[in-house]
Amino acid sequence: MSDVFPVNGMHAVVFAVGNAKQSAHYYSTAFGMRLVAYRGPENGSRDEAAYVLSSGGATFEFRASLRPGTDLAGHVAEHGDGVIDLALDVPDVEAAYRHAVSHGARGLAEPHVLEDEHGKVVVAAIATYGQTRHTLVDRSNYTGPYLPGYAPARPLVAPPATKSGRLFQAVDHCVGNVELGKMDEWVAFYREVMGFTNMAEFVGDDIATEYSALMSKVVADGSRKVKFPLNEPAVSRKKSQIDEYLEFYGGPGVQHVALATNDILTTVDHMRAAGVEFLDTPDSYYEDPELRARIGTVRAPIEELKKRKILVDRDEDGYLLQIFTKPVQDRPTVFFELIERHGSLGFGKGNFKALFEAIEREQERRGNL
Ligand code: TYF
Ligand code: FE
Repeated sequence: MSDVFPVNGMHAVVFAVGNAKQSAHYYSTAFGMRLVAYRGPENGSRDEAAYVLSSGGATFEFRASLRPGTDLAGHVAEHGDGVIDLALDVPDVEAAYRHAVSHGARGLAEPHVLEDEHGKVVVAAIATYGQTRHTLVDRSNYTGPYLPGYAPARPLVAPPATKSGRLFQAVDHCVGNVELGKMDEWVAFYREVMGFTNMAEFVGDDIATEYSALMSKVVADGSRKVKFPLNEPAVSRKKSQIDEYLEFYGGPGVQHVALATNDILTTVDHMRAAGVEFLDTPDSYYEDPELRARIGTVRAPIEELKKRKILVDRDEDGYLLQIFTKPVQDRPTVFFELIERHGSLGFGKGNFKALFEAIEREQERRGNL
């Protein structure tokens, strides 16, 4: 079967923030990322500053308005710091854009060429849930650090003292929160507009009413290089964590970005030492005989995982280690996941109960349960 919407991978996760200079600092020191490119008034960007950071194949861009009254300033005023763009690297922007708009996508930017002394980049953009977009990028004829208009920049701090000199190497998946009853519409959007397919993992009605207060399905591109779980709130006894997000973000948007690491123990230690807060996992999780039997032997002693509150899940393909940060801004909106995969292609289904209970404890502390 031919892929109607080929994707090479994530191009970048783009954040709108109030203070990009300080975000660049936080993601350098706490997430071990390298500043690689910059755009601002010094190089002709009069209205905004943007910092581009990378860690292996993962790229984050932080954009801040330099003045009131811009779309970017409006976005931050409305939503707080958040993700505005899950930009995709595609081999053929024109074909991808045409396929998307002819199958119902709202076009935000027609395919056009950006150019500087490092070459040419083709870009276009389509709208997805809330005020989020997918920019489609072909930078196969470009040698600059990011995109035309961005100047190369030097790392702000020394790389983390790990074997690889980084804390993570790729974006594993990006999760969207949508309104009650809209999850299947957005699953259909990714299927029809972008040729994505459903992955097996989902949270259905049964789990939702029992404890999760959310429903979730996962879509991925044909080659499974990008994976987008989609959550909607479920009607349950308690206020859904998805409702809390929708209230404080002011609508649908990106809930979490999962970062793939080869050494989650070291990554967690680094991030904790730099002040990043992670969700707590009760000791009883590690003492549960059912869990111990199911997960079998993993590459680190359970005691080491327990010390760090790292979760374990195993399925028919292998296992994964994962942990979740608390929200990384004042609003209870965007957070991160660290994930170390050993064969498993899942998202930690076996951890949903423990995870959602931990999230609910945080909601309670915030007075939002
Ligand atoms: O991406 C996932 O599906 C997992 C689990 O609100 C998850 O990380 C799902 C929903 C949620 C938090 C985590
Ligand atoms: Fe996740």
